[in-house]
Amino acid sequence: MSMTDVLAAGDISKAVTAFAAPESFNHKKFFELCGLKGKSKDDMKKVFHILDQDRSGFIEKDELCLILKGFTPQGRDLSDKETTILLAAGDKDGDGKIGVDEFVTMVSES
Ligand SMILES: [Ca+2]
Repeated sequence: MSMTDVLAAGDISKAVTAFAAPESFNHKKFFELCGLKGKSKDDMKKVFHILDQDRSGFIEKDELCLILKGFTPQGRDLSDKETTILLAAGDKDGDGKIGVDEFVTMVSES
């Protein structure tokens, strides 16, 4: 399973390029631009499992920092600040990591 099984390579590239500048990441716009927002829950879950690199069942902070790289190797790392903001947006139960349902909610409401 890779990102391009779920999303169009051109949309991924467009979304990652849009936030190439440091500290510019906006997850709402990102999920919209890459086309994930309009996908089914199943597709969102597929993307979650790709981003959960250690297969722990959660996207932890160190994986969130690499979220753009999870979409394409050309993606940059998020800064500490961007990662913290993203974690706060997705971590509804406050356990410091994002579960699959939290991820689906974050993408859907974005
Ligand atoms: Ca994980």
